[in-house]
Amino acid sequence: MNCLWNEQSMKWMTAALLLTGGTVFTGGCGSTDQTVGDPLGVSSDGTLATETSSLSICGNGVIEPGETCMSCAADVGSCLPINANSFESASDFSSWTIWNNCATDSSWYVQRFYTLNDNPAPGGGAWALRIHTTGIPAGCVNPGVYALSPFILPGPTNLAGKTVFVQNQSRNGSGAGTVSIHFYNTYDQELGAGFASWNSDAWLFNADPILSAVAPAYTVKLRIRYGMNSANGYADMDLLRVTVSP
Ligand SMILES: [Ca+2]
Repeated sequence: MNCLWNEQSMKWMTAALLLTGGTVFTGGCGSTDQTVGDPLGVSSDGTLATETSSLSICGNGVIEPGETCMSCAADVGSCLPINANSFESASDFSSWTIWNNCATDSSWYVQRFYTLNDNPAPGGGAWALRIHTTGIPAGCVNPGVYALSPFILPGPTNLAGKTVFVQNQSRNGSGAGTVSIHFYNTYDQELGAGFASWNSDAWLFNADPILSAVAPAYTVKLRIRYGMNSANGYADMDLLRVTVSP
């Protein structure tokens, strides 16, 4: 399948679905003239005249636009593990830093929580990390409860310029929050950060969007942070995994 075929097909599908009252799908090649790569054409000019397909084809031995170690190890190489945390033992959390911005009382916490009999994350063992927030007073900037990992050193891997991926599973009901990555130099100065919001769920663990961020120059270490920003909420975190492009 190529992009040209797909886009024209999408236009016919869209027209047919509109006539029949069906659902119109968006995204993929049909969202612009050509979504992945656009070496010859202008990707949103509404014409396909000069465009050629350059869709990622995983496993063809060519590193094409958009291929990463997360999407296509066959062409790009496997992501290298930096850190993994399932919060199964006390030492998995004992060095984290926690705080609450604008707490309205002292009931907030971040603690390891036994989930074995309470729909644990599949493959996540028996323990998760539970976050509980208090109320949030009006006008508070960056409200909520935060948990920041200790410094994670990538070992012999030079992080600068590499794409780092953070995978996480959470359950939060409709609680709002983020997983973030923070890059530091050798003097513990933060150089940059990336954020990904949790997926909402029906209080069942699921995978959050994979966070990817390029480590700035001089990055030698990183930290992972959870932040819950909804009032009087609960959220559980598990199966944190940090990898880097080869
Ligand atoms: Ca676990």
